Amino acid sequence: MIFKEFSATKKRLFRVMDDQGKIISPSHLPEISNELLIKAFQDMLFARTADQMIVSYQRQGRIFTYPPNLGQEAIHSAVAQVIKHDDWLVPAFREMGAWLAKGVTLKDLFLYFMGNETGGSFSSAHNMFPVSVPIASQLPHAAVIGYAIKLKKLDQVVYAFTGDGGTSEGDFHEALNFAAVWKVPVVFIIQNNQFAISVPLRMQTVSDSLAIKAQAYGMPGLQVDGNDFFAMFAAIKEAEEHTRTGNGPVLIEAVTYRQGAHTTSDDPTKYRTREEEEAWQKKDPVNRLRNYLIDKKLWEESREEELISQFRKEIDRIFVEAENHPSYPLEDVFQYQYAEMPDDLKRQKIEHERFLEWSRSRTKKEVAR
Ligand SMILES: Cc1ncc(C[n+]2csc(CCOP(=O)(O)OP(=O)(O)O)c2C)c(N)n1
Repeated sequence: MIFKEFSATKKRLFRVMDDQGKIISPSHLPEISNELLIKAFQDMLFARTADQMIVSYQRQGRIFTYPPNLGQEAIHSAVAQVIKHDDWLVPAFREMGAWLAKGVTLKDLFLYFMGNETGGSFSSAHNMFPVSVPIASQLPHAAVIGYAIKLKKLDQVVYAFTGDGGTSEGDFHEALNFAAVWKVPVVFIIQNNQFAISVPLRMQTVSDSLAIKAQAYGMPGLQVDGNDFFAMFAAIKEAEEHTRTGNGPVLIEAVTYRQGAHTTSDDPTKYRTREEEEAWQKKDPVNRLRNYLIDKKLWEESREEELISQFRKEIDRIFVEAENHPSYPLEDVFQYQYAEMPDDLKRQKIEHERFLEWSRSRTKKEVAR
């Protein structure tokens, strides 16, 4: 009964372990087998390794803009361990661990961030929406999928993601309102990573929390330490049970920190301090769970190096595969919007062809140098 005990109206943050990974609330420690716990940790390690490699591929000019996940992995892994095959995932764009759990292949993920249309459909993922770049626009869809599930009497739950910035969009409020009015099975998850690009949370809202907004719509709201795997897992599990059994939607605010840049095009040193970053690094979700596992003799740090080097080889192999995937024809970008291409689109197409020519000649010059 975490949602009652820690209801957002009580202004209490739900935590199970401290910043070092020591259990501070044994009565809230969720039931989870050692096997699943180790898997959850390995999922976090894998996602972190892939994430860091993608940032470095971007720096090498081998992939386009990418939004790093560093520091937010416990949230994704908690959802990954609970979400079922038939459940729906409605992503924002910064929850890679949840995408992988839903069956997105790394190759498709790489293709997506390479701007290759083949990747964007995530065809191997069952019941997952595409990535949503227009902030919060995915949330009304999540509510309506919930409506369809209820109408068809299906045994499914929708997990819908947004960031703290997304909570300032009308779509967020419309989605929560009607999900509650219709009493549909949606778990709304806000990843409060403290910033929307350079805009800090204090400029986003003066509410006591983001979770408390649930109160206005008549659904349970919970503020959770999003860097505490156990707290996240317990919260997602209870939310899932609540909503799957016909009690309507819930809102979880996962308090975390984006340790990396907003995207690879951003420079966070312009708007936040080194001290703040260091304070949050001490609450790192991977370190906390690792400390716990080592303390319980469920993990040895010596195993990690070998495992990560295996991950790296595998990730790199798939990345090269994606690099060698045939590119889509240029026309595809322009082709499908209208039956007949209007003049402004024709002009854009010519412009783009010129750009490609320019960038090809530039690459040739660089190679020649
Ligand atoms: C409707 C809309 N407005 C503005 C943008 C530009 N934009 C891209 S990401 C972003 C910030 C999103 O912040 P948040 O929801 O907190 O998610 P985070 O990036 O922190 O994960 C903005 C404003 C956009 N993509 N869509």
